[in-house]
Amino acid sequence: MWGKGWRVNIPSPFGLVLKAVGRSLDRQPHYAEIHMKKASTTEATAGLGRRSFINTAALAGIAGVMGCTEKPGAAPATAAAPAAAPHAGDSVHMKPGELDTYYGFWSGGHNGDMRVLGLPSGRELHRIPCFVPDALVGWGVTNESKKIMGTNPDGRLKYTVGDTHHTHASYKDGNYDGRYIWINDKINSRIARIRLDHFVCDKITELPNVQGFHGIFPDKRDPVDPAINYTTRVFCGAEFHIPLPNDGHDLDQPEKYRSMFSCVDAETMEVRWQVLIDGNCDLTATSYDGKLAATNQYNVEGGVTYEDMMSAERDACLFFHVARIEEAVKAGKFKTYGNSKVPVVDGTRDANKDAKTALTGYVSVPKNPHGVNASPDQKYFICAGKLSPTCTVIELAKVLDWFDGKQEKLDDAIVAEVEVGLGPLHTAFDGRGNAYTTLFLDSQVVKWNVEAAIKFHAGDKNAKYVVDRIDVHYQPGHVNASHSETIAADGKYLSVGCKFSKDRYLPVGPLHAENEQLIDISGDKMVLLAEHPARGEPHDFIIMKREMLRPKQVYALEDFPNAVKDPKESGVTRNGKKVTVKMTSQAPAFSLRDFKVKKGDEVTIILTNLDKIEDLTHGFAIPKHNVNFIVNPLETASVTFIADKPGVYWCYCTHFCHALHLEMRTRMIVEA
Ligand code: K7E
Ligand code: CUA
Ligand code: CA
Repeated sequence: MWGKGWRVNIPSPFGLVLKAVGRSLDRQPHYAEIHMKKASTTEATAGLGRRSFINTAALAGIAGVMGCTEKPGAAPATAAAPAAAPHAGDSVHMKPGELDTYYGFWSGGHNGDMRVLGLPSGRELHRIPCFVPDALVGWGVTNESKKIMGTNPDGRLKYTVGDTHHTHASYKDGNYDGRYIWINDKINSRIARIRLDHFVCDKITELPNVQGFHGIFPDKRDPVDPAINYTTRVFCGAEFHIPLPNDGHDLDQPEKYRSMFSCVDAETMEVRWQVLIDGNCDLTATSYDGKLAATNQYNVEGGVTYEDMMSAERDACLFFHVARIEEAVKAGKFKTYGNSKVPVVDGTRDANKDAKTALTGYVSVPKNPHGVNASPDQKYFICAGKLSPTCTVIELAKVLDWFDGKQEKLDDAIVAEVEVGLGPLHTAFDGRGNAYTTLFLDSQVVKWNVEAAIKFHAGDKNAKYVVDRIDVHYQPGHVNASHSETIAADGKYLSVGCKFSKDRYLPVGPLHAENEQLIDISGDKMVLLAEHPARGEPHDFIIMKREMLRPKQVYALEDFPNAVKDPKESGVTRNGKKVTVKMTSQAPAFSLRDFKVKKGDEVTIILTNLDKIEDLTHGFAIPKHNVNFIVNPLETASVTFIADKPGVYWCYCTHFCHALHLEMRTRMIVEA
């Protein structure tokens, strides 16, 4: 039991905190309860006959393996009625050629990209590069991708590292609309947008005035205009506080450091406004009515060491009144910092004491919370306690009452604060009133009923809010369920991102794979269905029904202003030392069989793939010039480089396209 042992061995800060947990909190005995439950499960299993054991095992995840020899989608022939109940997991193992029913969008962590999975199979279908160069597609190599990523005046990429954490998609009427998905880069405080028609990143914005941009969430409708029932803003929370502006002053005066909450326009991707705050921003959530955004704060202390950051008993969930902030910006009640022109309004505690005019409100939550998640019934935000074994349920109607002056104490919006287990990090929902919270230290997911927790908190000690627990392997962080973040939460699949895989896979040296597990949540009990290794370091993800998306598999020539629309346009044109080479590709040939440039030329190659059938991608690599990229059907891409070495260079197609793929080449002749 590595998972459990780890908890015992773990040094401070967790060890310290664990001794302190549970004080003055609503408690439901869970330790004794879990251990008793485990013992009785073992006994029960030991006493079963073979047939019923198989049924039990099927429920515990062996069903999929059996399904490989039987017809997938059908219950194993040996299964009796109870095991044959239609579990979502019956189809985890896809027949060859069978398509998944859900898309999963996964943050790639410090790979800096986004992973696209098919679910329930867990097969990785694609990686969408955003913040870091990608060798397969030539992201960071082509001029088009470099422009999106951002370059220095010398044309080189501004950044080549990234750290993606959170990913969320655009909304309409409270559900996904399949337009966009956003992802953050914590290292350089950038937000990337991915177009879901082509599954490519089309814009990246670097946030001014902040460091450690972590939480991200799109709004779900406009707070004022009822006609705008779709996403127009994306909120971004910055974790680290810094001197403002961060230009070398106040270096050693942490009490002057501040953090900000930013609003980015969903269409233009420009930063609309920022809010100066006390404390930091961890994760972010938005309400379904568009009126409220919030961020959890683990560092209200404004500490610069972890000891400082956990000194207070309670931190906060910080609410933003979106409409009032935008009124304040309109009324000119803002400042700007440094070179940034973005209006910054004051959301600090001191400036927002009067609820009726407040832009922000700080709800207190137990120390060092982590995730904050909006329930699909649109009523609550749930804060996971991390260092506290609790989840805090905040009723949004009451937060609005406080802003309207109808409720005296903001903390009265807390309708439950219940113990769920050790190390709660993130919460997902099934659309049936249940929440699923990862317990990092317990290596479990706990299923609990939100309304029952509210009753328990109100004094009904008979209200059993913990419904089920399941062991996961190991130390889970993010969790999400199919459509969990929408009003269409369907309660089918729950995925868990486990931070440690330990002994689950063949050893491959010191760096372990992470472990992603899939759980069936369609029944009363959670059932572990499958797992797969993931290259580090996945964080957040969302799971979307496949019908939400209609990706295009062939571009249109018009998508690219520089397209070479006809092979006849191919050729070399010179403007001083600048040379442009226009070319097309049609399997198995490039339109130019060779092209000549001179040593020292700045060469731009524009390549349009005129093959217009699906799945016919070509590559273009130039030896010794650090060039390789692909062009998908009817895509145009360009590269610019200095031809600094005389000689012959065979440019060749790197992407298998045709029986004569190896023959698909052209000669770049660089004259001395
Ligand atoms: Cu990994 Cu969402 Cu950055 Cu929690 S955060 S685990
Ligand atoms: Cu074109 Cu391979
Ligand atoms: Ca703290």
